[in-house]
Amino acid sequence: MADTKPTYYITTPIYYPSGKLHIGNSYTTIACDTLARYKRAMGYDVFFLTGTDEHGLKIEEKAEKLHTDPKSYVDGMAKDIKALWKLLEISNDKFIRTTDDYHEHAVQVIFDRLLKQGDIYLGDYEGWYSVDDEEYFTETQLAQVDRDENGKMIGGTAPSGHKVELVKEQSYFFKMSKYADWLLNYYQTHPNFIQPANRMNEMVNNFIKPGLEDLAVTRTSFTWGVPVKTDPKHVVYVWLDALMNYITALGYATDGDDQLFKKYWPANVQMVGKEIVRFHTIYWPIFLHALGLELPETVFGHGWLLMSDDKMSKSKGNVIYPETIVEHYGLDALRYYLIKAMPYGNDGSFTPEDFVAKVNYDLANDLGNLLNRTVAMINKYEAGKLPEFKAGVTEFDADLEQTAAETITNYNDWMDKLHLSDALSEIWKLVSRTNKYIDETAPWQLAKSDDAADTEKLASVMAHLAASLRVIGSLISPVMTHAPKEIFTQLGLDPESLSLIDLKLSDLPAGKQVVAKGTPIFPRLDMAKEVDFLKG
Ligand code: ME8
Repeated sequence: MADTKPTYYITTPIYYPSGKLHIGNSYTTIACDTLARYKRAMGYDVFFLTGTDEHGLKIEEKAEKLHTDPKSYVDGMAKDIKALWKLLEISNDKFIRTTDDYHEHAVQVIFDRLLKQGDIYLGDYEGWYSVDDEEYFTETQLAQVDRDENGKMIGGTAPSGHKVELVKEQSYFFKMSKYADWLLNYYQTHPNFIQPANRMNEMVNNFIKPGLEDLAVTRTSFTWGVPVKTDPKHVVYVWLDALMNYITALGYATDGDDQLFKKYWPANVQMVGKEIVRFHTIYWPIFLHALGLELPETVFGHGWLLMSDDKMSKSKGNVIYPETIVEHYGLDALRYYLIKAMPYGNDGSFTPEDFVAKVNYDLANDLGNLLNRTVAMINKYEAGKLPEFKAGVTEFDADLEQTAAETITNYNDWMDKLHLSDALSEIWKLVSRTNKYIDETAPWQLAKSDDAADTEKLASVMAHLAASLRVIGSLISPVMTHAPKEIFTQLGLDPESLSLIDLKLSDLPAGKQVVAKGTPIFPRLDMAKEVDFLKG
């Protein structure tokens, strides 16, 4: 039978290997991984791409500082980044490096095509450039302008806080201005293209309405980049080079096999941090349109993960590395925390107190104890065997059944709308409801009775608890990669049977043997000790 699964293509930004990646970059990658795992579990044919953005002045300068050549430097960094994604169990289907031969070749082909069709022309550039952001700025876009005593501009600061320098050189330009009206119209006719929607207004008001300027797309003052085929003293601007990764990774313009491109393009979700929404919703769609290609369905710009209130940065010394968290608290704690801490479209913050509290309350108490109590009671009251699930036996069953059904529906809805944190909150409503159900049904009382009706009720309560944990374990599986397997195994269920398709509370296989003694899936943490440790 032909493969008729619907496809789903999701991408992370490709990160600069200019320093060790921190939990900010890990957030985007884990968020995309969550969506990729969710869609796979819903029966989609998923392609999940991540990678590294290895050219440009920033990398050249970094390598120079370390007295090495850029290629050796990025080779080492790319290896570390791949190792990090392995540690975080990122399920990407491909890792692209912009120094890969096929990508460099494709960038040359694409540049040449745009040049030949008249979208790129040669001119002179004079303006302000931030190396850290690899971004050009007009005077009015800067956060601060520095002037000499005669009022002449001599420098300035970009909104990111990085200094800009004057660039004056011959450059090829891309005719952005030609496409401004087309882009505005595209936004209007495709309201889901930029999410959250308020970021669209920001693009329109701050960048497009004031007049979209042609973009300098080559540099001549350094060499670490893809040379223009017809004029090799120019290297392609790092952002034009980098954005193309999303299509070259699928084989577009590579002279190789482009089956993946035909199958997966256009992307469904391209996730980026808010500071690079501009590149992905102005330049990227215009490049694609000029190439006659379709645009991604959605570019999603998430907020920043702040350290308390501050943007995480190495110079501020407030960086937390994912390796530390995984080593001390396990991968699930990191993945859960990051997805939970970042509200839809807004900034989120990492605080040691909040991290320890979430691990203790949400994971160890609410979820971990629920599993422990359930396994212990099934051993005690049902000889360790999962009873058959029957709906509506006790007076409390209907409410739990309804909450489970609502949780599943709402969770799917939140996931499809990219509200990952809300999807987790939805699951925890069921966790709380199930804990409350234990108090309401008081199984220890039912166990004292010799009445056959009470014995039946007790079996039903145990079945409902196990069924609810099966649903919870399934729903958290895109986010957490260990706990769901533990939950299934402790309940005697096959972890391989875990699926999100048509998930129902009532689908509990009866007669399975739970483990004789459960083990806590999340150990409780000592708040004072761990906060001290995390504050380093
Ligand atoms: O911009 N909170 O790469 P980059 C949340 N190479 N997300 C964060 C974060 C934080 N504190 N810090 C970083 C580049 N990120 C270009 C991209 S794509 C064609 C080229 C995440 O290494 C977030 O996704 O500076 C942000 O957009 C990205 O890392 C920036 O990574």
